[in-house]
Amino acid sequence: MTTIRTIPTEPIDGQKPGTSGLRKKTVVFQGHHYLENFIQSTWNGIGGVKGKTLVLGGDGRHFNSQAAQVVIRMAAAGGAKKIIVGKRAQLSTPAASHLIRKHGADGGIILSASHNPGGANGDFGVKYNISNGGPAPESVTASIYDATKVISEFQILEAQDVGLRIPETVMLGDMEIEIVDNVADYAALMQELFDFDAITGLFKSGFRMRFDAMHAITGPYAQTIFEDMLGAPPGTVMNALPLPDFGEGHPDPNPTWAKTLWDEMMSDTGPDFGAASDGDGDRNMIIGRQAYVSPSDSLAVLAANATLVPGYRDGLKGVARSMPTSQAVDRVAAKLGIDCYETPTGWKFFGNLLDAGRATLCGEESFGTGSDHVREKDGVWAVLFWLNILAVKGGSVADLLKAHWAEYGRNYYSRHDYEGVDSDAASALMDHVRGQLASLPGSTFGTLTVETADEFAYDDPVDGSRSEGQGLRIAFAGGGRVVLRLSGTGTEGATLRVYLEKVEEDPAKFAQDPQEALAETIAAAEAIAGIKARTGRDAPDVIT
Ligand code: VG1
Ligand code: CO
Repeated sequence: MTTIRTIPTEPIDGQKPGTSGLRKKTVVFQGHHYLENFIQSTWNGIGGVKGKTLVLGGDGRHFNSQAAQVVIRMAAAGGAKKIIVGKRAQLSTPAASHLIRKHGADGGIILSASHNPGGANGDFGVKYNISNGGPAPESVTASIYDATKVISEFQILEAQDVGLRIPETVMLGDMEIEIVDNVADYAALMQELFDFDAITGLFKSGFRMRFDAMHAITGPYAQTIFEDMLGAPPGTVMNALPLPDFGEGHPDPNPTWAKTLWDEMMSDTGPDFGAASDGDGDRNMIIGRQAYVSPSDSLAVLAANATLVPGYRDGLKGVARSMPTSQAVDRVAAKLGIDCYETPTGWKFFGNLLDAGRATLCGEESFGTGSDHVREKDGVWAVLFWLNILAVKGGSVADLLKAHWAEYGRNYYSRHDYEGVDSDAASALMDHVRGQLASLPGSTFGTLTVETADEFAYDDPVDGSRSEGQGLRIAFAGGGRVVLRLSGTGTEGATLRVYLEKVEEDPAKFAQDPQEALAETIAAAEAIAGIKARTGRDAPDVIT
């Protein structure tokens, strides 16, 4: 016997979803009925779950298992027909996206705070994805948020926890629960897209790779695909075991948080290829031996070489990048004669373009690349894409980059993050820059001349929706830029992101260190925004 309990509750402040779902301190989600409140608001915001099929998984962080049991009981109480759950309630974000699409599910819940640290003192998050497999668009997150403001009760089934350790189908009340292998369907999709024989050959030839799973969700995916299926030697995947606190690390694949991998790759005896992924498996960092690939360049290289990969043999319909991402891919698109879209930050803005067949590849400067194979960015996919290109072309990552820049020019790029800044000070800084936008064109900073300055707003070409306030951008003559944005994924104070870009056409200067190449651009950002004085910081916390 199962009983549905209806429990009175009250609206809780601060359930406004950010760039990527709702992200809070774990203790906040564990607070009295907080999670229940948000899940019920999600059901209410999407018109209920009666008769619907949902997918559920998470990145394995602290509170993942308990939260999954709550979602399952609340889906059953809401009358859902079926819930497809990854074993142990774990799924990478791209694997969850694939399962939603494969099963024609109505949507899914992904329990993750992505690259934010986990553990009892870390962060937790809940993302709702829609039936195309992608993150809910702003219209949906807005109605979920509206629902949080008027909620008065939630419904939950009174039942024991469901065992989620064995793939099987069980019933909870009238709801079917299908527990599925975490990796199998995803690995099969990768096999359809990439030339596994060519990549196996690459590893057989002695090519050495290091993949840092950062004790997060990609460990099992990477071990199955790279080691078991493609024959990379055991040990290729490091930090492969998912841990609730990610081994006390930040599961953020960048030079700061994946420092061990970084140091190994920067040695002249390091492996041929290094890669890392984040908490929920949607991000990727690519490094060759002594050759870091900026995520913006990675997108451009994948676009330029896509037809070498079976899944993209017929060419790209178009490409899309988030506004702060460098314009390196724009140059490739121009040469290929395909459209290049510029969207606000966050993967949800790519969904319509992918659904409409206007873009095949998408990317963000924040270590995100993906394609129309799912509706999320995809870390392991990006690594396979690089391996496939290297297997076909031969040569090193450094060679490939050099040849790319020689053909297209180099877009020097860096992002400077100031974390945990006082929220008022951060807003004041943005207002200060906003106030100058109209008068900036024509001003000079060293040899840089401002051409245009505006606040980015996006009109979705597919559904006509408009998204405003998506970052302040200052463009210089010759293609360089300074972009300023406040993060929508942080959980402490404000995070200021300063995005810096400079175009270099002279091959003699391609080897310059990006921070040196961007010195004048960095100085211009400081002159315009007064970052040091306003944040009280001498230097950024993280440079990527
Ligand atoms: C950051 C990145 C953004 C990315 C988002 C979610 O957002 O800048 O590009 O889409 O994280 O990534 P923000 O608002 O903090 O700049 V993840 O890996 O959380 O799904
Ligand atoms: Co992520």
